[in-house]
Amino acid sequence: MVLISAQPYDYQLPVKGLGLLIIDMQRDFLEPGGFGEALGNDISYLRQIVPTVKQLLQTFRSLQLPIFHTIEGHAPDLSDCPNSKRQRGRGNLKIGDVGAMGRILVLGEPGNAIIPELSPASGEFVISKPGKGAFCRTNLEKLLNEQGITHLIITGVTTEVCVQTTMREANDRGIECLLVEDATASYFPDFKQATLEMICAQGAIIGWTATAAEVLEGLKTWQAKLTFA
Ligand code: C5J
Repeated sequence: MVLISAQPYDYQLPVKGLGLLIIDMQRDFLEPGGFGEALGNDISYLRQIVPTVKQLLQTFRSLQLPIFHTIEGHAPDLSDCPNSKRQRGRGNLKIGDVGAMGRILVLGEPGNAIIPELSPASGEFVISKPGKGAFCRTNLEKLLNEQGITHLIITGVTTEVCVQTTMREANDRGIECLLVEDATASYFPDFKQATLEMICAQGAIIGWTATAAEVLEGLKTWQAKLTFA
């Protein structure tokens, strides 16, 4: 049995069925002129996690484990964007308006792409989603089932919005989820901290949290065990 030292107690790695989920590491959230900044947020908090997410991505690639990237975005005609979502925020740029990186939060626009440092490689799954939760109106559940995924290591932005919503959706589907503390970020550090605490409260009611170093250490042991099994 291989364990990751985690909160609120150790997380057990499965022999098979482990995947990495990277949520919405898009230019629209991390770079100037995107959706995040249009809503009045300080985007600098989000960039800080890029090297850590990249390290996890490279590790999962080297272990040849399935990797899932999500992108929050809408069809160019905005037919999948509820008016309620479009009207929120009261910033000067709304979803679908033309910003510095193309149309805000519209699929295929330069700003909607995943940041170059974390660009998906061939064979990795990219799921575009119109909502905050990655299971809402997407084929993610089907993909996870097809890949035999029972355990997800979760990273990405923003902690209390798309990341937490998705982790709750995955948990309700019976997936054992671990959120990597230093590979997730919010525009609001207090919200991030509160989210980490509420996820693992009540004996891991939504799942586990651990640092990237703890996850990487667990994966090293996991790989060694499999190699010598
Ligand atoms: C937001 C997200 N914050 N990816 N999206 O609108 O969390």
